[in-house]
Amino acid sequence: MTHAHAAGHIVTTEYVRYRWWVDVDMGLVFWHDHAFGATTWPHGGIGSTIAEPWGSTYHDPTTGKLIRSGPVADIHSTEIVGYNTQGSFRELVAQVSDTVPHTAQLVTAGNPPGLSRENAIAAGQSISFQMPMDMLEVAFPLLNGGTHTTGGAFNFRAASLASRLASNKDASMVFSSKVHGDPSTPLLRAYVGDNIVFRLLAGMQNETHTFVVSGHGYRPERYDRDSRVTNALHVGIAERYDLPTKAGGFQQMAGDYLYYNGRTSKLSEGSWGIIRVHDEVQKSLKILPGNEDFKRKVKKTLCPKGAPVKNFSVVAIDTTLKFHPNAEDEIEVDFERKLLLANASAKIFALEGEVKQAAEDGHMPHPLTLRVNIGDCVKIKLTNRKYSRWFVWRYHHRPAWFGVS
Ligand SMILES: [Cu+2]
Repeated sequence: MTHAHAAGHIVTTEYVRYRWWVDVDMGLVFWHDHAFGATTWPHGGIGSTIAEPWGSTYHDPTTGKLIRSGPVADIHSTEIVGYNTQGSFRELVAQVSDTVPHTAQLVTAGNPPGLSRENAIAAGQSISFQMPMDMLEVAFPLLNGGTHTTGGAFNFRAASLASRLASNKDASMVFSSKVHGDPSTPLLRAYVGDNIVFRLLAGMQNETHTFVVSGHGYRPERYDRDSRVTNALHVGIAERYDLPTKAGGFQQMAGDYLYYNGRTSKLSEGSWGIIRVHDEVQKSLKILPGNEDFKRKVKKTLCPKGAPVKNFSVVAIDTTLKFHPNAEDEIEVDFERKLLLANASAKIFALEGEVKQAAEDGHMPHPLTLRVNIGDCVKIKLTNRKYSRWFVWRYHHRPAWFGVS
């Protein structure tokens, strides 16, 4: 500090001391510079405190050593942290954020039509939002709502899909760690059946987000058995949740599972990461106390014996879409903005055998809906016809594949 402060001095701009008595399990709370947030948050002026269960210790998942900070930790505990969740757990602090200028991207199509890169940068520039010198084009061209995205991150990290596509055009490989390496966002690793707790926080800044985890479910009200189980949770500014789940998800299988911001613009900017679930002991990952016999929890087959099998043959096709048969394809709204009511290069799913009805016969296609019963084993044969390369969220896959394809 610049000045000496005798005991009893009033609080100054130079220091503030807070003291808390942590008397309840409040989960995660965040704190930040409230005066100049738009400038200081994207530079790091934000943090969080987690009240862990009574008696917990916090460990590096690789070495087992005690740690004091960081978005990933093993929490060794004997207490209850949620419904059907007791004892130690793997923890990921998932701080979703928007308004991170240097990750902003250029919108190139849609409503309104994008400006040139230079004009979009100039249009977005303000004192509290310092636009980047350059921007990549969004990975998903048809983003409504503006000339550029606002930038975003997970835990101050981003694995930009736009920059991945710039280095390798193959969209089917965009989530592949073999091609691109692991994303720089926190990688959460676990063994099948480990307790996981996400500490979700929308700390900055103006927008709303969804936190999505593939293959896993969680209860928004974590102690409530009757809380609905979901894998996509909406959060706005200053909202936070503590979300327990089990590694390996509903299927209790190893693999790489995506966690990501469900908003397309944020996903393009790089707000996603991987939960890597193992079914074999790894040198670099400590076993979580209480789940030593995790191998016995690994499911070898997906469907129970004797389950009725429902087969679907699904094709992916290019088609033209017209959203309303009696409307113009474009309606001028104001200035140069246009409402688009048709898409000449649409891509849809259809059932094999219904392609004509779905796309070629002047019929209005519908979003493909498949019906199954509880207890059915679903098998889908997916064929890509005349369709640009793409990726599928796989529901189970081996860790050796590294990444999601
Ligand atoms: Cu504030």
